[in-house]
Amino acid sequence: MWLLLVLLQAAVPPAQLCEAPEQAEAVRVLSARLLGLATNPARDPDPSVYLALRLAGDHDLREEERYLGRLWDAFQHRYGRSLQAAGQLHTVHHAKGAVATKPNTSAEVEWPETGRLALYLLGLRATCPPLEHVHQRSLVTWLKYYLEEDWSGSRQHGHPLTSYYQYGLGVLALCVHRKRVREEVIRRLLVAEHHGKFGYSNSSAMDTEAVAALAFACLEREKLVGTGLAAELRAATRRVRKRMIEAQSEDGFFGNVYSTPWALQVFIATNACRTHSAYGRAMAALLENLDAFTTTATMAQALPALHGRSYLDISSMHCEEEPDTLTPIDLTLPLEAQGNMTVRLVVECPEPRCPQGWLYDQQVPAPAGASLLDVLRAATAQGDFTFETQETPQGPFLSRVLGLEAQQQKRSYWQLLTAPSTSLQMGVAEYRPHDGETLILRLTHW
Ligand code: B12
Repeated sequence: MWLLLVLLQAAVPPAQLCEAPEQAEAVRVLSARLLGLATNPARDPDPSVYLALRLAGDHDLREEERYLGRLWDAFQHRYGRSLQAAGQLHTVHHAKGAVATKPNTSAEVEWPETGRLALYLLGLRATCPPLEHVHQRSLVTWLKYYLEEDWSGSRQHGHPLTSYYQYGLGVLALCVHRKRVREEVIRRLLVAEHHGKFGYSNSSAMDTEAVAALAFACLEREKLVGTGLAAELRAATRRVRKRMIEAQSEDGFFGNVYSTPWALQVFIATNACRTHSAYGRAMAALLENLDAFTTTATMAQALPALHGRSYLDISSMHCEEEPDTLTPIDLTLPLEAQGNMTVRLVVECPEPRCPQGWLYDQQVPAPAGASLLDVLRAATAQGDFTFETQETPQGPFLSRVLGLEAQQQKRSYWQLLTAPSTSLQMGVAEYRPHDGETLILRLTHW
């Protein structure tokens, strides 16, 4: 009898233990909406979307396969070309010794894309049936190379060239592919965790903490490190979880609504979803706020946790148990607001870059319900204002204002705030200001 119980428990995929209770239907609808957005060929394929579809409870297997094909095309095109250049550099590095040194000129090598490639590799690991390793081998090597670049950047500048978030994703993806990484590379993440280096600007570091903790949990689970380091990783994961619980807000979130799903994945991956009441409270808060997830990127990040899954589950997909029952929903909500509004738009650029400080301060009329992006366009039409955005998987990213460009390599960005000084939790295309609101665009360092 006892043996039968143990066997039965082992047969249940662990994910189901952490699944969102009761509101399963609302979660299913969110999955179907994401599928609806994914089937739109006008949108660039995003590995996070594929991961969310693969980690869901039910599936549209044909659409998932089609999406994988689009991802494959996009990434092979990108890495197929530059892999040769990196291959040459790689050989040079290895000839010099095992340690990758940062090339002298930016023309020599592209900026590492640790996070993007990591997500793609996580996606490739989540296919059913599993892909043959031979298809992924060169990409895994490519990712190892990016991670080394990031690591040597972190030795030089005190932080990875990309960010600790991407660095954490890189370690996680290599771990899910059961590829060993050098202890020093892992230690860099451990030290950053220990010294609270994950924050950017004055925002929450929760997303990054969670990604790092998932990487730690994976390394320990997959037994890719020695016992001493494994114990340190276990302790670090526990510390992160403890900090999350301490930081949980009154309304149940870890960080904000968008970082909460990442934090939940840590509880799921460490089998702590049943033992910590904080998990249930955060899940309930998330379920009450599902309408905050309006973009493909935010939906894709929320869904795995809502289905009780973490990115660690990718290495043990239950291919034979996948119900092919999901159908896409195309839901574009109509805008209800009517009339006009006026928003005050302020542009700030602190010294030393701008001795004059305030660069712009104008009232901008726009239709009620317009997005911040629409307000910026209206300001441009009014004259004396210019801006540029860059397309990213999260949506349009404000990159240049009044001719001043935020520089990725100098870690500057245009921060979006509402007066007096609340940082917005959404991008320009998503945020909808209200009449009389003052919006600030501030050139900041992170
Ligand atoms: C690191 C980071 C940043 C860095 C990115 C710089 C860099 N080179 O890494 C900086 C500090 C610049 C940044 C800025 C902002 N961020 Co940010 N950021 C992140 C974080 C922690 C990781 C992103 C990442 O590296 N992803 C991995 C790579 C592989 O994916 P990627 O899509 O290619 O990443 C690029 C874009 O996402 C872009 N980016 C980063 N943040 C944002 C936010 C928006 C709205 C857009 C369109 C693009 C964008 O920069 C990334 C690196 O190039 C995420 C956390 C998360 N859960 O996703 C938050 C996150 C994406 N950011 C968020 C927000 C709100 C912002 C800001 C709007 C904050 C503000 N009030 O100014 C600004 C963007 C303003 C603008 N100019 O348009 C939210 C978005 C929520 C939403 N509703 O979509 C997230 C989810 C954090 C959170 N939990 O609230 N961010």
